[in-house]
Amino acid sequence: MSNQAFPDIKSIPFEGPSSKNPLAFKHYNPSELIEGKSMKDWLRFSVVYWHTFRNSLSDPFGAGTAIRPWDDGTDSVENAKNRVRYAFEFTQKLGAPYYAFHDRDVAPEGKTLAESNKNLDAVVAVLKEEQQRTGIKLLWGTACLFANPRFLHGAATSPNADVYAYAAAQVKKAIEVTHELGGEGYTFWGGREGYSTLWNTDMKRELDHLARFLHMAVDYKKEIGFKGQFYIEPKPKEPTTHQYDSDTAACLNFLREYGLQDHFKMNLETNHATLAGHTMAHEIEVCLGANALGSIDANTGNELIGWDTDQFPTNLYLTTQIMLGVMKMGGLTTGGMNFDAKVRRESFEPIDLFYAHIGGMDAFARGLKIAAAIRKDGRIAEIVKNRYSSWDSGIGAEVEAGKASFASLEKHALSHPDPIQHTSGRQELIENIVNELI
Ligand code: XUL
Ligand code: CO
Repeated sequence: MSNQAFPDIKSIPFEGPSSKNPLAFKHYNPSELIEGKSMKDWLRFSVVYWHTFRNSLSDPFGAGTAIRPWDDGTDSVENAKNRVRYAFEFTQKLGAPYYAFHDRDVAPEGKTLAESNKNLDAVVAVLKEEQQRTGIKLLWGTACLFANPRFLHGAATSPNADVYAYAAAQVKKAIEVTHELGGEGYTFWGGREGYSTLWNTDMKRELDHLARFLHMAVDYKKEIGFKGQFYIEPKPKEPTTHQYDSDTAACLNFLREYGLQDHFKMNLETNHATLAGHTMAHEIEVCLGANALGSIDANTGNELIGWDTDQFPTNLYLTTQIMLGVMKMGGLTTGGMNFDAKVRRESFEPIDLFYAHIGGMDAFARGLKIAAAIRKDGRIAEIVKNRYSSWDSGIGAEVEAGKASFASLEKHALSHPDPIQHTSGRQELIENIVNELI
């Protein structure tokens, strides 16, 4: 094994739409300005450690297939440290400015919590060196509170208080190392914070415990001076039957109920949105209304399969809608486009990791350009504006200003002709305009 995983690749260049080079970007041109901001800054791409460097590509019916010559296949700290070098080589050659990890992806779990912490520290030292060497930054860190059997009933919602304490200790350590590595955020994905059956579940008590857990995390963040953004990542199910953070609306309600709303934003994932029966665009709109869009786990599901397939995003309608949302808020601040995606089990060669990420990055770059074209064109915005124009003056403006009552509305209704169908929704026209600009 050479000291590089990809000795033949220097870096992935931008070659433009006419290039046929599979190891070049056709659309992602980091320095190109879109509405005055570079593509790099709009997109803030991030590579996930767990899928790209730890996923063996096994599935419930078969063993892992991934060929990763730089990995000796053991769970040793040495192998974990070594793997970091190759992970940063890949990420640097790809040109992604960020990465994200779970504590247990980067370092092996020890026999005790103390040993796990020691292992983590040893690998974090290498992560720090590689961050300094390459300039690649940590988008967010997180703790894996779902893989170890101790979390089979959940972590912050476990019926067992010792497990809850263990989970808190693990999150405490994960926040510390995220802080040490200059992470811009920290994500809470409640992998098993839910239930398999309500017959054995005290839902209210579990939710109270979860809120207390998050309050303690907020307190600890302040105590150590960690300025990164906390995110909640909604997902409705899998592995549990029902996860409490099922969608953005449920998360916002939970955060408000427990007085946590100022401390968390959403990390939205497309495949989670669709599992919840929503589109990603729906989840983004709900976030935008509450100023709660933090970061994006950029992937997609397969509409014919009912679970989280975590595929690389290639659908231009999807990336366009995501970028329209991101542009509406003026860009992500601490968040990024984090490829929480894995290559298919059949795509087992190392080079497939490049093809997958290049495709996702180009799909988002195109989405960004198309979103900018839609905004510049203005026809869709005009249709939407006109659709609501009755609220800009008269009785509509009075309602919006809080100056109307049922009595004044009744007076208005009685003194005007009964309203009929007023304007068309123009859905087909809008879809035609999108297709014209895509
Ligand atoms: C699981 C998932 C996680 C989170 C981080 O569906 O998306 O990988 O992103 O724990
Ligand atoms: Co995710």
